[in-house]
This record gives sequence, C-alpha cells and structure tokens, in this order.
Amino acid sequence: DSSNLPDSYSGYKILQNVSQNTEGSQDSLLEKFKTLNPSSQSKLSSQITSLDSSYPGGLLSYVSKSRSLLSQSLSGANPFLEYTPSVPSGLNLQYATSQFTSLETSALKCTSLSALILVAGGLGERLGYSGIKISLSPYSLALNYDGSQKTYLELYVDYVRALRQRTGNVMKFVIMTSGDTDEKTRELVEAVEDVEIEIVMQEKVPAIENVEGRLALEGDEILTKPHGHGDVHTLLLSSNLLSKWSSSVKKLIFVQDTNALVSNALLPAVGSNLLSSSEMTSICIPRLPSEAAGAITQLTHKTTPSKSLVINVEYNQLSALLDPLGGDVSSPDSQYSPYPGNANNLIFDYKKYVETISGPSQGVVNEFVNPKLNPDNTFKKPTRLECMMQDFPYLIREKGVGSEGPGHDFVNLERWLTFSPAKNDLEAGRKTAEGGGRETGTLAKAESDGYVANGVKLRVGGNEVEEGEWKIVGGLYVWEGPRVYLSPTFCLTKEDVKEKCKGMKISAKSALSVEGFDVHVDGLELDGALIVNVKDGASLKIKNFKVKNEGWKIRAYDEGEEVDERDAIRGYEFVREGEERILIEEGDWIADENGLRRV
Ligand code: UGB
Repeated sequence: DSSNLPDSYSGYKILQNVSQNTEGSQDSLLEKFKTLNPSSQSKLSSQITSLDSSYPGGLLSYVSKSRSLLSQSLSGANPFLEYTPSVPSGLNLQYATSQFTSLETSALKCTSLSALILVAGGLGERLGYSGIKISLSPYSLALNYDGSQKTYLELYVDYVRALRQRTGNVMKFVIMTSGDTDEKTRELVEAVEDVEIEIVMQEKVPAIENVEGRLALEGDEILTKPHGHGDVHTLLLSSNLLSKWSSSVKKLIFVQDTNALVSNALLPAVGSNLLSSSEMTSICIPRLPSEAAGAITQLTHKTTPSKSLVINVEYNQLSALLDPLGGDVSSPDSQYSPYPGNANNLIFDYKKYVETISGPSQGVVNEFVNPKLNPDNTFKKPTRLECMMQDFPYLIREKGVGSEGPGHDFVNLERWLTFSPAKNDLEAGRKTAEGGGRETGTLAKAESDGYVANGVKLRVGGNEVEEGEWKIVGGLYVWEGPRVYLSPTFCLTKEDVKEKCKGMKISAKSALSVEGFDVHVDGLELDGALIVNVKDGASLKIKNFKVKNEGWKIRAYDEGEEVDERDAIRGYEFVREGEERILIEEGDWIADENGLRRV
C-alpha cells in the first residue's frame, strides 16, 4: 500500500508493479522503503525510476529475466545440452610468414577506415587497482617526450596516430565507460591532444540478492553493478554513432582495456576478415587448459542445423561442455588446448554488423547470471545479469547468414605477439608463479611480454638480439634479457621493422625504446639503454652508432616499502643506472660514429 507515500514516489510504484508481477519478489524491499526518512525515500525513488528507464523493458523485465535465469542456473541445466562441440576451422597465422605480411598490407587502408572501440567500463577488481586500468603504464620503457611513462590510453592513441600518418585516414576512436570509470576516463581523455575520442557510457544494473530476484540495498540505495561489455552494441546504436559513420567506416574493431600487444594483431586480423568476408572475426591465441579465457567453439545443433554456430564459450562454462568429451585438456602434441583462446578483440564488417544490429534484437546480446552460492543456495554476495560483446554470433544466427561468407570465424595468432593483458594482482600472480606458472596475467608479465615480442620482431627482421631468460623477481616471472619497445609510430607493420631496423646488435642487458614516424636505423650496437623520441616533422638516421652504458636494472620493491599504487602494482622498478636519451623536437638529425648532430 503506497497510500501514505507522496505521489512523487514514482519509484515506489514501479517497484510495486514489479513485485505484483513476480510473486511478491520485492515485498520486503517495499516495506523497507516505507521505513526510510523522506529524503532517503525521495532519493531511492528517483534511483528506481532511472534504473527502470535505462533497462530495455524496464525493471519488471530485468527482474523477470533474473528469476528465470537464476532458476535455470540453480537447476544445473546445461545450456549446451542440444549441441555437440568441436574445434572450429579458422586461420592459423604465424608472424614469420609471407601471408602475415600480405594480410597486413591488404588491411592497411581498411584498418584506418575503421572505428576502434575500447571497452573500458570494468573496474578491474581482480587487478586490485583503485584507479582506471587505462591510466596504468604497462611499459616502463615507453616514454613521452616529457619523460612520463605512456599509459595504456596513450599507447592506443599512438596506434591511431600511426595509422593516420601512414594512410591519411582518421580512424575513429570510441571508449565505452561505466559509472565506475567515466569521470576518470574523461579526465584522462581531456589531456589527449591530437586524436578525437568519443565516450559512451554504459549504465549499471541493479544487483539481485536472492533467487526470487529481490533487488539488493546498500545503505538506502539499490546496489548496482556493471552489466558487462555486451552493452557496447546497444550503445553504438543508441548513441547514433553507427549512423554517423555510415559513409566512412568499413570495419569495427573492439578491443579490451589492458592488452597493449593488440596493436600487433589488428592489421593481420582485419586482413583475415577481408579474406574470409566474415561478418565477425575473433582474434584468438593458443589457450592453456582451464585458463580464464573463453574458447572459440563450433557448436553443432543435434537436430536443427540452422541453430549451429561458432561462438565463444566462456571459461566458467567450458568444463560442463567438454567434460563428456574428456575435459578441458591440452592437445596430445602440445601444452595448449585444441580450442582457440578468445583474446576478445573482435573485428566486424561494418555493413553486415549494421544489418544485424538493426534487426529485432537492436543489438541486445544474451544475458546470463553467475551467482556465487552457499550450500543452502543463499547468495555469498549479490549478483546481477551480465552480457558479453563476443556473444554477437547469436544475433547473426537470428538474422540468418547469407551467401556472403561466414557469420563468425577466427584468426589464431601467436600468443607472444598478440596477448598479454594485465588482469591479476600481485598476490594472485605470485601464487601462479609459485606453482611454476608463467602466465600470471599481471602488469609485470604484460610489461615483459611486450619487450620479448619486440625483440622477436627485430630478430625476424634480421637483427642480432641476444637471448635472455625468465627469472623470478619479487615473486613474479619477469624477462631478464634485451628489453625492446618499438612504438607503432616507428614500426606499424612487419615490413616497417625490416625497412627501418637494420644492422642492430643488441646485448642481453640492453633496453631500447624508439618512438617517431621518421626514424631509420642502419647499424646500431647497443650495450646499455637507449631511449629515442622524435617528434612529428623531425627525423633521425641512426647509422653505425654505438651506445654503451650501465643500462636499466630491475629492482623488486622491499616488503613494506612505500610506493605509489600505480608503480606498486608492478612489484618492481627500474633503476636507470645509465642511459642515452635522444630527444628530437625539430629538424633532421643523424647519429653515427661522430655522435649526434643536425644535418
Ligand atoms: N568491461 C566493460 O567495459 N564493462 C563491463 O561491464 C565489464 C567489463 P574483463 P574477463 O581476455 O582472456 C574476457 O573483466 O572476465 C570491459 C572475455 O569475456 O577483463 O577476463 C573491461 O573494462 C573472455 O572470453 O574480462 O573475460 C575490459 O576491457 C576472455 O577472452 C573488458 O570488458 C578474457 O576476457 C573485459 O573485461 C581474456
């Protein structure tokens, strides 16, 4: 009964309606509402009204769906019962092949005519960092002109700048934020000067605290949680960005927040998408059994072929699916699972994507619920409905795939080249390392992997780069060997490495970082640290140049040492015992036997 509450409490009425239509699921919440003081009632009412309007179908639909998904989840129903899983076919692509080069070449123009969409609404609870993840700096060696370390955001911006410089086309850049990340993301974006970034924000959804679907309170407000990155599709549509791009965008590229290596994979992946004419191409990597990465799977429907599809099966559902067939195990001849691992960077053909998303789904992908339960089926903590952007193939299936190529396929690239996100905190990383696992998913691992990847690229390009080894530093595996950072502004493609990096000899203790559009190396002997930044419009030729100094040494933080959170999360710092820094703001310069000078 709301008769003793003012009419303005429209939120109360919404909740009442929800409760009446869901067997009284919100009754105790309605009681609680009445006990609040008027100011809290008014706040709660407007919160409920806004939650109701921001969810398609309103709160009634949200609670109804939650109830039915929770009861399915509790009954242990296998959502894949009707399907037989198998390893799908796709493109396996190696860096050191001519096919890699040719796909990069064919993709260059098309990639620059793309929209890069960064999903960055996640709080990164597992990473244990209080700021936003894209403000972290994965590579201590990747420096701005002012000496500050480049953030993830700045690395992605450099990639956009590199494509623009090469092709003259302006790649669109969009970031999806959430209430948790929006403000800090906007602050960070404001400081970006020469690339335009659009921000769209996903709304959070109410948390649910029991199997009846009761909304959870935190203090006098409804607790809300992120709905998952699947919101990105509806947001692109509702923000009108898709229609705004209609004449200029050929591909859509979705990337996650903390995988800086993705810049190595986008050109070949777009090339692969062009080759297969697929609506959607997932970038994959070899997957370790039971790793927290989804697996791209062919699901063949047992009775209705048109229901079959190639889709990511998320890691928490994979064993249920694979157990009857022997489990989530490695192939007989490898440490990896035969199922390609989902790096969750997705390429879409713009035209086909728009066709699909304009259909009845309006881009709303399937939702799921993943409650953590006590033995008596009460919740350990409130849960919520979630959705994932990689579930788009269900929508493609609804549309029905025409004759113009497959709905969804994948390109499987080497892990060292493609994938090393920072997802886990130091403690989790150390635990993995103690058990002998190198894939700790920490910021430290992401940093090391970046250096290793660039070292391999130089070697494939014909340079002499000494070997190194993985060592435990501060309880984590880090790379003790040549550390190399090649900005995409310097080397965007494999061909660039071949043309711009010649005659390099890099010793194991070295650190090399190069940024700048117009830098060419033809002979460099490096035994120490060399950091090069060359501004747009300036140029540098490095020719038979020798650099020898003490270089950068890694030092694990002591226990209890006071360190800024941004750095502490890495677990160590670099002590810059010696380095040569070349910083060129304008003009044409050469560095050779006679030193550095303007020409
Ligand atoms: N994100 C949002 O933008 N909004 C949200 O509401 C939630 C997240 P996680 P997780 O890389 O190996 C994914 O938490 O659970 C953003 C794939 O589903 O890092 O590890 C968030 O900011 C999985 O198949 O994802 O799982 C981040 O950028 C596997 O491939 C992104 O979404 C795994 O990544 C991913 O969020 C992986």
